[in-house]
Amino acid sequence: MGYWGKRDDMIVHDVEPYNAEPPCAMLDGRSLTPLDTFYSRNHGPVQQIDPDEWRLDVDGLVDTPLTLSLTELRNRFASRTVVATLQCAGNRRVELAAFRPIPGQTPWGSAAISTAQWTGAALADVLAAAGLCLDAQHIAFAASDVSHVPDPPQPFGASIPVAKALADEVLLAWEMNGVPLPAVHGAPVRVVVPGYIGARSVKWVRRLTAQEHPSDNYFQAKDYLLLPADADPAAAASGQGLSLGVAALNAAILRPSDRQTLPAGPIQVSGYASAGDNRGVARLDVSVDGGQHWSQADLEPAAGPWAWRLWQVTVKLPPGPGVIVARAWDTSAVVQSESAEHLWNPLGYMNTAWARVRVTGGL
Ligand SMILES: Nc1nc2c(c(=O)[nH]1)N[C@H]1C(S)=C(S)[C@@H](COP(=O)(O)O)O[C@H]1N2
Ligand SMILES: [Mo]
Repeated sequence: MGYWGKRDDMIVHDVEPYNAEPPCAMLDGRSLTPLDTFYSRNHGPVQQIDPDEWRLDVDGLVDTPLTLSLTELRNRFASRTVVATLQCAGNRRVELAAFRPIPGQTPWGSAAISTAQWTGAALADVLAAAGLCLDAQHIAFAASDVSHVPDPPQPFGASIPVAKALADEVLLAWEMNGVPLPAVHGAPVRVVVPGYIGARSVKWVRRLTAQEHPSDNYFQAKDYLLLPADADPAAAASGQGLSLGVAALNAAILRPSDRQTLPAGPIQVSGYASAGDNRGVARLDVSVDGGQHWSQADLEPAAGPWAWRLWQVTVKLPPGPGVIVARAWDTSAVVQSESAEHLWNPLGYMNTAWARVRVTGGL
C-alpha cells in the first residue's frame, strides 16, 4: 500500500505535503472512486485528530455561538448523504504548463478529480441552530493544518457565500463511501461544497464564522485566483484577479491513455465530464480528426445532481500518429474551449480546454 492508505501506483507529486492522483485509467468506469484511489491535495501536514477531542466552533454573526463535539454534531442534526465530485482547480495544469511554464505549482494531470458518497450534517442546519444573522454574507471555514506556503505560515481556510452555505447539498461530512472519513481526507469532519472548486471543501474543519466579507485566509484571498495571462504572478499577493469559487465545465479522456499505441480500427474511448454549480452535462463529443467530425458519446446515468458523468463511445482510429479530442457541453449550452493555450494563466488554474490524448493507430 502507498502513503495514507492509497494504492501503490498513485502518481505522487509531493510526499510532504502529500499530493497525489491515480493513473487516469483507474478512475474509468467507476461512478464512485474507491478511497484508495481518490486524489488528495494538501497544503500542509495531514492531521491526525482524536475524534473525541475534536470540537467545532460556530461564531461570528450568529445569535448563539456554538461549540459542538462530534457526538453532538451527529446526534443533534439529521444526517444526509450526497454523491459529489471534488475537483482541484489545478486539475489538468500539466497541459497548460506545456505552453508556458508554471513554476512552483503542482503539475496535475487529469485525475485531480474524484467522486464519493459523503454523509454528514447539512451546514444549513448547523447555521440555523446557531441563529444566522441577516447581515451575514459569507461563511468562513478554518482548519487546523498549518501551511508553510504563506509567509508567515497560516492554517488552511476558505469561505463560501451564504446562499451556497444554506443549500441542502453542502455538508459537514464525517463519512466517505460509507466509512468514517480517512485522515488524509479530513477526519473527523470536513466541509463538502458540491459544485465548487475542491479548495472550498475544507478538511479538518474546526471553526465556522459567519461574516460580512469573504475569508481573508491566504488560500481564499491570495491563492486560487485566476489572473490575466500577462499578469505578474506576484499580483496575486495583492489579491488581484478572479477569486475562484464555482466549478466550471470540464472533461477528460481516461482511456486510451496518452501516447498509447492501439490497433487501428474501432476502439472504445471513455472518460468523465463534470459541470459547474447548478449545471448538468448535456452532451459529450469525441473526434479522431481534430474536430472535423464528431461522434456523440453515451453518457452514463448520474449518481446524483452533484456527480460527474462517465461516458464512452466507439470510434474508428485511423492508422498512424493522431490525437483523440473530447469536448463537453453543459445544460446552458456552454461548450469547452478548444485550446488550453488560450486559457493559460500564471497560477495554472481551470484548464477546461478540450481533452486530448496522443495515440498511434498500429496496423
Ligand atoms: N484543511 C485543508 N483543507 C483542504 C485542503 C488543505 O490543504 N487543507 N486542500 C483543499 C484542496 S485545494 C482540495 S482540491 C481538496 C482536496 O480534497 P482531498 O484531499 O480529500 O481530495 O481539499 C481542500 N481542502
Ligand atoms: Mo485544490
